Amino acid sequence: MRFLPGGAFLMGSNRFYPEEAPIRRTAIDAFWIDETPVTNADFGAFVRATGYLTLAEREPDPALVAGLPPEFARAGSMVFDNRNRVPSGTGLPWWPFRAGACWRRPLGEGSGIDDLADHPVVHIACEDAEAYAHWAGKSLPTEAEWEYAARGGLADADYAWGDELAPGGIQMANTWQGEFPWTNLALDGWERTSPVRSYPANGHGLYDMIGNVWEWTADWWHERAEPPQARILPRGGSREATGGPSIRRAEPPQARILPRGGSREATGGPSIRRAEPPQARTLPRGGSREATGGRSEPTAQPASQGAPSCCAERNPTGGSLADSCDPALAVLVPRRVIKGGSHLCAPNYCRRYRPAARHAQAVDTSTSHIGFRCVVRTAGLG
Ligand SMILES: [Ca+2]
Repeated sequence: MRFLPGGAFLMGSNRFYPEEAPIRRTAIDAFWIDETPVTNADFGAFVRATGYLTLAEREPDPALVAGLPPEFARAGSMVFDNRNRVPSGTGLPWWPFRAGACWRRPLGEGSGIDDLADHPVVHIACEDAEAYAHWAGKSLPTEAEWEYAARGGLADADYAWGDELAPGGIQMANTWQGEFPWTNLALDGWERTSPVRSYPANGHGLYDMIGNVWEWTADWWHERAEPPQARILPRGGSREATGGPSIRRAEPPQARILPRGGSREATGGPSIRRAEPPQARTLPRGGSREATGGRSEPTAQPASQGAPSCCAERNPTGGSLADSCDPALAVLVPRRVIKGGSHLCAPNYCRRYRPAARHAQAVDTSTSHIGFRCVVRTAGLG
């Protein structure tokens, strides 16, 4: 783990998706954070010690959901697969539910992790991540802690390493090069997950904060409204304020609903597993500097800028469980904030390979591109 001293930093971004704005001054206490996402080897040690069974490995209880289709009444998880271009049901064709898929079998029956010991563990639902963290004497990071860590000491930089996605053509993280979801050029060497530490550490000595796998946080999802005037606009300003194009748009839910037990304790009633791939909901619409012709400059200002101002949020912990649910769905499932993007984030589809980026993820849905890392707090949040 790495010790981060905490302090004040600029959280969020006004240059990409509306849920990241406004940029604001945030202060957090010191904490320790894992250098890498939890790997298959790490998670295997936990399972051997405890006999823990992840949500994806448990057979759903048909009694919890009336009319459960037999194809979904099996243990399994969501596996990215772009070979099928025909949607089945209401979901995206490249996110099928695959029976048998779990952390031990990341591609489903017949697959394994013999060669993936140092890859991030995937097919982890929120409760699985929390169970591991509890066993390890750790916690999931808050969104603020995670973002502070990912920024690596750079103030308001777009990426964890500066303002260029691939400076000098060098790939700095495991993302998607090519036209998502059909053409994966794998210029970074990996079509799916990659071994942790395959790319340079950020300024805090942390690996894989960006790309590879999304990471669970402790925060309940909450939308952020972008007010007419942001409190802090150190570089540019909001698009509305500057007259540029807005990327705000209505986002019809594209969730594929999979009948599934889970989240009973969290919601006070039965829920269904809901597959909402993090990159499924928002397509970039102008708004980025590349798209609008704006310039991109490296930033090397220290993130910690002395004592927080009077208006800085301190140790923010996200929204409420009830408000985290997607009201457009018939069955409400709490959602957490996930951070960092994954190997499926591509410039043409989902530019969430950035510290400020965030996405809502249903707590009972696991996928082949979501993992986690842990923190230990030295004071305060506990
Ligand atoms: Ca890749």
